[in-house]
Amino acid sequence: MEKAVGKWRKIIHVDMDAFYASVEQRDFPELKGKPLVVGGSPEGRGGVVATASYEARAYGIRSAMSSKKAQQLCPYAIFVYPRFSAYKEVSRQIRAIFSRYTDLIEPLSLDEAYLDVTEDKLNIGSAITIAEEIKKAIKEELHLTASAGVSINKFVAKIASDMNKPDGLTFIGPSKVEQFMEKLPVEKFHGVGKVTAQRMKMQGIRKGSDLKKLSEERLTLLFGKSGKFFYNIVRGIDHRAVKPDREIKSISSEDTFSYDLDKGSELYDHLLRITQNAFKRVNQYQMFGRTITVKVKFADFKQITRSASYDYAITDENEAILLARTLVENADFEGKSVRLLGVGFSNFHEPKMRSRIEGRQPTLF
Ligand code: DCP
Ligand code: MG
Repeated sequence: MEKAVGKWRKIIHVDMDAFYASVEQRDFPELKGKPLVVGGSPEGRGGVVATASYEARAYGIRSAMSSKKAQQLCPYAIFVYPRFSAYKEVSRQIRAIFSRYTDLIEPLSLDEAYLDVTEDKLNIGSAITIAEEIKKAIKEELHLTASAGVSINKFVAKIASDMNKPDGLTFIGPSKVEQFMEKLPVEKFHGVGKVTAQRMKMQGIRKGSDLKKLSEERLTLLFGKSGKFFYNIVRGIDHRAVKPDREIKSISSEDTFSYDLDKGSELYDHLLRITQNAFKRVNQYQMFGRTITVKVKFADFKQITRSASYDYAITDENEAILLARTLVENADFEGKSVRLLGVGFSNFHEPKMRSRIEGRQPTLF
């Protein structure tokens, strides 16, 4: 069990509910109570759902689904384009509310952040009370709802914030953390993608308690660097600090394969999935890079990176997919098979393209 020097840390994770959709419903009251999809048009090629109102989620509509599928699930759903400048403004406003309580704020995307309130500016002392006050301020001042998780570390606070959405507040106290981690399914663990989760299940590892039975050495052997993280986290240990004003220099995603892959269609399927994962985060942060980098680690643990830079920001997912593929195609693997693939974006640049859809009224399709 984690022990900070003499006492527990107090960490809050705040995440806005159905963020883009709630802002649209707030600003355009005729959308309130309706199944609403924010994203691309179902008629347009490549239109995807950025998010959906809770009314639309009742029909099974989810983020990253194609807009076409969303329309099939709920033919009466209303589709609107995102208004990123409005979401950025709300993001600034919620951060201003957080900063009444602490300066240790680490934003993860426009709609979520970690706060360390071990010492709070107003000497409130209780992290639960602070979370309640933050939720109240967001409701009264911004007319939006947020969910919060309160615990002794980042990992548990983040999972907790998702447990009672929307408008939830979940506290996992120090004495409950280890028990909580034991029950947690492996796919909820940070850094565990679909491939790793599948690989764990094949070994009979389904939840925290299964991971806890394995030694640190065994976990490192199976999962590399993440192995040590898993070893600690199932014991409630996560010393990662809340880092204020972290300047994001790159956004990336990577995955280790359960077996080594040669250059071929399976490798490109993984590359596609990893690029989509990275781009999902690019969209969440609304930070578009001019440089794309692929990282390839081989079976002999040697690693190469290949990158390409442009004089414009990469704002189109399909373009990113094509660029990543070209980089891999042109890289010389010297006949070696691949253990890990990663795709990252850097060299950020305000998107120009987006202004086309900024600030306009919701468009009904
Ligand atoms: N987003 C996106 N594409 C995704 C996922 C999210 O563009 N694949 C955007 C839209 C969301 C915002 O990021 O509103 C925040 O993401 P969340 O995962 O926090 O989702 P929501 O806030 O919409 O819903 P929830 O209530 O589940 O947090
Ligand atoms: Mg959210």
